[in-house]
Amino acid sequence: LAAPGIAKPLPAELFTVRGTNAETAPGAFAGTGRITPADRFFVRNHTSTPRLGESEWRLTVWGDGLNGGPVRFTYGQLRSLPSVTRTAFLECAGNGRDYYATQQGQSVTGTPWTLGAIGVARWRGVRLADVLRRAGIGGQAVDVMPRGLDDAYVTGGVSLGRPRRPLPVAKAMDDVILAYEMNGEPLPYDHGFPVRVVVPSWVGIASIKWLGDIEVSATALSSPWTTQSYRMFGAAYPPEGSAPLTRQTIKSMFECAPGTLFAPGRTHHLTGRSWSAAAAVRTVEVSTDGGAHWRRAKLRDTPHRDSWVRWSVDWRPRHDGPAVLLARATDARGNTQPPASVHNTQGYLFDAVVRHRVTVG
Ligand code: MTE
Ligand code: MO
Repeated sequence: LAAPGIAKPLPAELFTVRGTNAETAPGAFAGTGRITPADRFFVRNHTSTPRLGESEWRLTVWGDGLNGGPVRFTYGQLRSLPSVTRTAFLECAGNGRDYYATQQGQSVTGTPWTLGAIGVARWRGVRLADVLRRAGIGGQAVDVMPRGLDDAYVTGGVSLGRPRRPLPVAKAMDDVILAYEMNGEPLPYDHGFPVRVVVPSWVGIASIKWLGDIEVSATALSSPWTTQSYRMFGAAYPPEGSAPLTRQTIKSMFECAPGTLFAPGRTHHLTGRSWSAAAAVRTVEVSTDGGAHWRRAKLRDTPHRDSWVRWSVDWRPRHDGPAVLLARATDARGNTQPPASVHNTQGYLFDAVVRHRVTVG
């Protein structure tokens, strides 16, 4: 297999590229609607993008959680099952990680994402529950672990095997999709062609790309992606870390790039987006003076848990100089963005209000 790193073109105005990872560049969401086009959707690869063919592709479902032996599905068989289409955001657990360092002065390991490791897409595929039922899942099943067909991930000279991560059977049977289309087109190579998992509202690592097999187990499963990473370590957590991460958190972004120049004495239309994994965003408050005063932004979309809500606020800056823009979302369950996030060493689930620096002049 060719190992191109990332298969799609990565124009500098659309992406910030770091090795085999690329985040949507600051400002690059501004031209998009509520759905993120695949050609500007972030890519997070532990290794590199494989280019698999659909005719050779097989999905194997196996393990002692099945009543019977392994069951194989071809691409055609999967496509002939009843399909579902649903909008869901996909976000890396480390989205916003860079602000632990730049805003809170704390050291963290991992890709220094700003806020571009998220996108919202329309996913079409089959319910994982339908596939598991056809494969003969039994009442003894506890955990369900999808695994990718990409290369083994080697870190610090040690191979962790191919990316995989268990889901509790209740989540697997609930709203998880095995997707073969993104925004009405076959999945692009970088996003998991021919078939990927989409686990709505959960950390991106759960949404295994280039799906090859699914272990269904009668006992609890783990993987390095639930033990060594994707849990919280640090002073606020027990020595073995928190429980494995499941749901994403709440965040807001401005659509203008940091450093954008605004003319004084004129009215500017500031736009942004907020999202929360727990419930639909209910209100967004914006401050244009570093947090001294806040006012409600106008929501431009019907709030929905699986998507972001776009919002706007008018701003008429008076004086030349640096300005700090802040946006704070609150969701229907009352979750809101705190002034600071609780530190964890791998910088996951940043949720604090981001200080967005621009210039008036
Ligand atoms: N699946 C496989 N097989 N290999 C990977 O490296 N990365 C995960 C997840 N699925 C990964 C994977 C991570 S950490 C994230 S955030 C999402 O895919 C990113 O999905 P995207 O590249 O389509 O945006
Ligand atoms: Mo991720």
